[in-house]
Amino acid sequence: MRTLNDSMYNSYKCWLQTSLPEEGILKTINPLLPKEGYRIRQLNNHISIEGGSNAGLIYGTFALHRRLAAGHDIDCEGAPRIARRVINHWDNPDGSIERGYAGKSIFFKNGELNYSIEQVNDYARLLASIGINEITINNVNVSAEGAKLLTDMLPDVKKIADIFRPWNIRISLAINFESPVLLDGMPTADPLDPNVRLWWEKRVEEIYSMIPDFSGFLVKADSEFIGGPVAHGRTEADGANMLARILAPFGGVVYWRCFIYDCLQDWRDSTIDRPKAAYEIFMPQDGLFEPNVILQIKNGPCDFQVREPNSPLLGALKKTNRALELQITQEYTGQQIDLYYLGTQWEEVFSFPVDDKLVLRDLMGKKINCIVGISNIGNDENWTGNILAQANLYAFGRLAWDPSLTAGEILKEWIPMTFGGNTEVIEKIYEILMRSRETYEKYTTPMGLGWMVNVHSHYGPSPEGYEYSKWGTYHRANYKAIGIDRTSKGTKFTLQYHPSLTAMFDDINKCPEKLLLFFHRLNYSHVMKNGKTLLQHYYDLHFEGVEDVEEFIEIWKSLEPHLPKKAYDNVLERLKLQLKNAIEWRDVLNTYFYRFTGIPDAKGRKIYE
Ligand code: GCW
Repeated sequence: MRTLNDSMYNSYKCWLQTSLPEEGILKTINPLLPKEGYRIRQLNNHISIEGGSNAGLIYGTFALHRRLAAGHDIDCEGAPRIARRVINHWDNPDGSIERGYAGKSIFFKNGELNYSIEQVNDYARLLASIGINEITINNVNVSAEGAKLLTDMLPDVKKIADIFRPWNIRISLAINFESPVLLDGMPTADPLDPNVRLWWEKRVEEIYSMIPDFSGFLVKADSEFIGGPVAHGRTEADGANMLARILAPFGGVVYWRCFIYDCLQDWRDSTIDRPKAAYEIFMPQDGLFEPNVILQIKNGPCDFQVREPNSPLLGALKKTNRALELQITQEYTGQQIDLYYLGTQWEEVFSFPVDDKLVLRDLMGKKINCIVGISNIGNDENWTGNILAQANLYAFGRLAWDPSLTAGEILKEWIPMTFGGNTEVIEKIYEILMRSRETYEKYTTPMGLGWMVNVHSHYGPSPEGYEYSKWGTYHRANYKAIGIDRTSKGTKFTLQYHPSLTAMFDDINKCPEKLLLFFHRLNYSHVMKNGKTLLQHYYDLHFEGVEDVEEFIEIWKSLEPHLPKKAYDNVLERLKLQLKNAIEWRDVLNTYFYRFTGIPDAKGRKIYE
């Protein structure tokens, strides 16, 4: 990662720019190792790095750096557990980034690929340092302008691919399924129309003539007002397979996103339940997809909320390749203003049960051999806006390499690599980052409720912002109760899980309390395991969340003498904004429930009328 310590960054940069042996380090290819694997040994007068290929040498070199910084033994071996470790950018041709919080795109400007080779190369090295081996450079919401990446902008895509290649990173493109219509005025984009197939064949041939290791297409279809095969009376499998068959001879794949739901729902209609949608659409098509189709599934069944159960589809599909999609950019999780280390959340995602024996981690690298993260970088000086948000990109890469790492282990690598070896600095940053997710959850929407954010921006509180809207994201709070009954007696969402999980989530006494309001509709008087009413628990968490942020600020201030000024100011400025945000959430939500219930806080703290 780029660090704030310039001298460290520069030596790091020089060290890694060459694949020739540096003084004292001997690099050799050992074909007996896995292709992307490495082995490091400290010998008498030098360090030996063996790699299964050049890629293995790159990863070995970074591993050595990491181990030195974290104070680990140098002797080690490594190989990735997951084959495809992918970053998706939601960058638009005009240079904006959908849900980006760290400046503008490093790839696009004014409708074209317009970039600094040095910056893109820096970025490629940064991604290689955490083991990423694939990148999609454009937004899944592909405008008519973005569709031109397949045609007018293709020569520039090739140039970008050339920059990434030496770092063992392949390129893929997000495409608009309607491209034949958008780009060439064809009468239809029906996947079963022979002319449409011919059109795509031409595109694919052209791409591979320029980018022989092109990875494939990423497709958001039939989703959020974007066209797809269903609009032509076909199935998702028809659409994905048409493209997959064309890509297969070249070794390409199709990433087909499963983020499909009714985004024109009538809030009055409580028979539709948004989290059920992906499973209902894709399970009946399990086994119908070509082997080079990868269904890309968000971790939760809703949409990257602060806490959701895992999507049942991840465990349920049996005959179809799939990818786990995580969001590194902090859309619903504080927008790189509020502190939010995602490592702890992802550790829970991996630990979430699939059935009565296995957790998701057990499927990774086996049934699920692809992981995708939505990028959190932009052209900001420190890449991520908030320097501490770098930890999220780092954690994503490390977990993609080895899903058995814990969130804490990862931080113990990242903090010293970024801020040096001062123990006080390491311990205090570790503490605030490890607590950060739970703190954010406390002052926003704990217990799995989610949403209640300002419409569109998704930052700050608006308890009814999405309540009467078309997006299908309701909590249905009234004077007595809140939440949706998603049990087998309610919307039946829980039936999409393995029976052991259905039983757990259905039973109010067995359902994890942190997910209680995701699965159940409860009276405010419901008694929690700690003996408090649901309402009092809610009030308490909101007060605590603000107190946590105040404490974070004090902890951060105590580190001033030990941190580079830029880093110190960068985070302090954001912590102050976070405090404002936390207070707003606390007061708006406490008042919201107080107005419904008329029940004051048991501890007499201020709740506004
Ligand atoms: O979370 C929602 C975001 C959209 C995004 C969409 C998706 C790229 O609000 O901005 O669009 O998910 O994942 O497709």
